[in-house]
Amino acid sequence: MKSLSFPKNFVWGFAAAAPQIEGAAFTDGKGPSVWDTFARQRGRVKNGDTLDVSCDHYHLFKKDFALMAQLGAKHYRLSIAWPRIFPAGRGAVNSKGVNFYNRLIDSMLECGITPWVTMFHWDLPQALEDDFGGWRDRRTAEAFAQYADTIVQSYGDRVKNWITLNEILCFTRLGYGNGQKAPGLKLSEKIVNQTYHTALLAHGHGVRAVREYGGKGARVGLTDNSEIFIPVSETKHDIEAARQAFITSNTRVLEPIFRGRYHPDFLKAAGKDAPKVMPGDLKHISRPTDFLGMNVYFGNFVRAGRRGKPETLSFPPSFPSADASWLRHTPQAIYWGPRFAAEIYGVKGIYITENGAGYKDYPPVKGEILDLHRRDYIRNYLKEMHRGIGDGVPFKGYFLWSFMDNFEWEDGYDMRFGVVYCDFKTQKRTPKLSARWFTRIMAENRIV
Ligand code: PNW
Repeated sequence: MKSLSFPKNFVWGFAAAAPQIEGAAFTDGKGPSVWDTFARQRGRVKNGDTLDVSCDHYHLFKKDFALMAQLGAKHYRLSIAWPRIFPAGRGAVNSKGVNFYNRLIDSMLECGITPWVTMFHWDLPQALEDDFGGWRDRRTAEAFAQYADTIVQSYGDRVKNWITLNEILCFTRLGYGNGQKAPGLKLSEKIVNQTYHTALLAHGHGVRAVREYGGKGARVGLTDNSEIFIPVSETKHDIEAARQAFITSNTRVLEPIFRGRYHPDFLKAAGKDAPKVMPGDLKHISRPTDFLGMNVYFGNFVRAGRRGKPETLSFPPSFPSADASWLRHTPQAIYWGPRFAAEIYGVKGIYITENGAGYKDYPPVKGEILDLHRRDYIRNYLKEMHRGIGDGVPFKGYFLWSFMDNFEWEDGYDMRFGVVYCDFKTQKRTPKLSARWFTRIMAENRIV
C-alpha cells in the first residue's frame, strides 16, 4: 500500500452553500432570507457586502460544474435555499425555485458529480423570523417539515445523500445569543436554548422526510460543528480532560440526537433556562441517522487541571492562524473531534463535510495563484485524518470548503476560502494552486 493512501470508496469532494454562491437573491420569486435582511443593516457585514450577486452561480452553474468536473470532483455538497422553494417560509410553493434545483441537479449529474444536499445552511426565510420569531418558535420547525417534505419529494429520485442542518451552533447561539450572525439578536440564555431545541426538531423532520420520501438508498445525517478540544499532551489525563470538555461543550446537540435526552448535568446547570420540551420531542429528535457530518476548522488545547478538571489554554499571540483570525492552525482537531464523537456516541460513519482555510488571496499573477499557505494548511489536516483512519476513527469522506471564493458571512467577500479564485466583478474563475493539488488527491486517493 502506498503511504498516506485512503480506503477504497473514500468520498472526496467540494462543499459550498446556496446563500454564499448563488446570488440572484430576489430572482424568480425568491423571498428574502434573514441574511439578506441582516446584510442590509449598517455595520453588520464587512464593507456592507450583500449576498445579492455573489458568484452568480444561479446563472453560471453549468460552467461551474464543468470546471468542477474538470478538476476531477465526483462529489459536491451543496445546499438548497429554503426561501426559493417557499418565499414566505411556508404555504405556497414557488415552482420557479423548484425548477431551478431540478436544472441544477440534472446539470451536476450530467457532469458525473454526485449531489450531497444540505437542507438548511442558515438562510431562514425572513417571513418566519417576522411572523414566528424564527428559531425561537416551534412553528418554524413545522414550516421546515413542509419544506423538507417538498424537497425530498421533488429531488429524491436523484439525490440520495441528505444533510438536514448545517452547524446548529452558528445559527442559534451566534444568531440569537451574541448577534454576530443573522438575525443579529442578543437574547437570553433561555431563548438561545430554545432556538437549539427548535433546530433539533427541524432536524428530526429532515430525517423523517428522507425516511418517508427518500426512496431506495437514501441516507441522512446532521452536519455539526462540534467544539473540539485537543489534549495538549497525548497522555491519559489530558485525553480524558479533552473528552470531558468535548462532552460538556456539545451536549446541547449531540446528547439529544444520539441519546434522545438532555443530559442531566446540562439540565442542572441550565436550571430555569432549560428549553421547554413537549412530549415526544426527544424521540423525534433522536430518530436514527446514517452518518454524522462534522465541519472541522480548529480546536482548543486542553489539559487536566486540578482533580482532572479540563483547563482550556489560551492561544499565545504568535500561534499560527489563517487570515480568518479564529482559524488557528490546529490540524489535530480533525483527529480528536471525530474520534471523540465516535467513541462517546458510537457514531459509525463520519464525513468531514467542511474543512478549509480562509485567506485574503491576491488576484492571479500571470494566471496563477500560488496559495501554498492554503495547501499546507489543508495538507496537515488531511494527515491527521489519515492518522485517525489508522486508529479506527470511522471517516468515510471529506469535502473541502470551498470550491470557489464566496460570501463569507459577516466577513463579506474579504475572506476567501475557495480553491478556485473568483473575481467578483468579472465572474472569472481561476483555479488556485491548491485546486490543482487537490485534483491529484482525489484522483490518487492519497495525500500527495
Ligand atoms: C462554516 N468557528 O462556518 C460554515 O458552514 C460555512 O458556511 C463557512 O463559510 C465556513 O465555515 C468558513 O467560515 C463556521 O468560529 C464559522 O468555529 C465559524 C466557525 C466554524 C465554522
